[in-house]
Amino acid sequence: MIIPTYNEAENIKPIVSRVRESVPEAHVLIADDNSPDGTGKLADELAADDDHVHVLHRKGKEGLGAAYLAGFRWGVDEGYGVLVEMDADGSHQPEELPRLLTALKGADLVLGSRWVPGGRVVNWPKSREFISRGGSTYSRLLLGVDIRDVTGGFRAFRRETLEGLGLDEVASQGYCFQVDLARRAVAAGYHVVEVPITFVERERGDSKMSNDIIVEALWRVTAWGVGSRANKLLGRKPS
Ligand SMILES: Nc1nc2c(ncn2[C@@H]2O[C@H](COP(=O)(O)OP(=O)(O)OP(=O)(O)O)[C@@H](O)[C@H]2O)c(=O)[nH]1
Ligand SMILES: [Mg+2]
Repeated sequence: MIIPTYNEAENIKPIVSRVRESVPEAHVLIADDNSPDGTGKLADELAADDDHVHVLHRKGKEGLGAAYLAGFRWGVDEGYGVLVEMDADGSHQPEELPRLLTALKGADLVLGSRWVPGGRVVNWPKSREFISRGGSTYSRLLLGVDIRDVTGGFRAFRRETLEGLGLDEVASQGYCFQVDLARRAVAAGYHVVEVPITFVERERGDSKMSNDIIVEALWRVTAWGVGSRANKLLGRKPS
């Protein structure tokens, strides 16, 4: 379980203990970008008490994508067979993790999904739902991927799937990182399954969502969609 953190001091201990309770055999890696609020120190305290908790201290805030890439590299090097993404803020429920892992038995990548039947969001303002649903629909249509929740961040990968995605070329930083990995998985022919989840708005700490993150997602998704259509028209292989 890779949990990226930036200023999650109020959330890190409760979320790690919920993960440990829900799937006791899982190891947790906290990938902290030198949070000014001391999240990294709290993570070290957790790791000191529990041999299933590990910490990756990164030098500064570099975005969600970079933190996950570093976490994936660590996990692959350590030899884990399954790598899971999860937010620290309580939006993803560790109690739903066993369902994702069960689904992974018949899939290469499992996406926790808010927008399939049975999935839902709790305490989200309509504006946030509009951005999220709109982002997924825009990405689905433009990229031609048949995924309802393409921006979600509660996901389980088989190690082999991650190794086949060309992670060295991923430059996405914000939440379009999730779109990038999903489109790569579909393009590589992996079996991607969506499992309904209940997503709960964070109760503590501040969101890192920003206009920059939305703008990055818009321009990258648009560039991928236009690029792949141009390649098709010109009869070129996708890059
Ligand atoms: N290491 C690291 N973690 C980050 C960074 N940005 C966000 N995160 C973490 O990524 C997860 C998702 O970030 P959030 O701020 O919850 O983003 P969000 O879910 O789109 O926004 P909210 O719904 O408002 O919470 C959280 O665990 C954050 O602490 C970053 O630059 N570096
Ligand atoms: Mg969040």
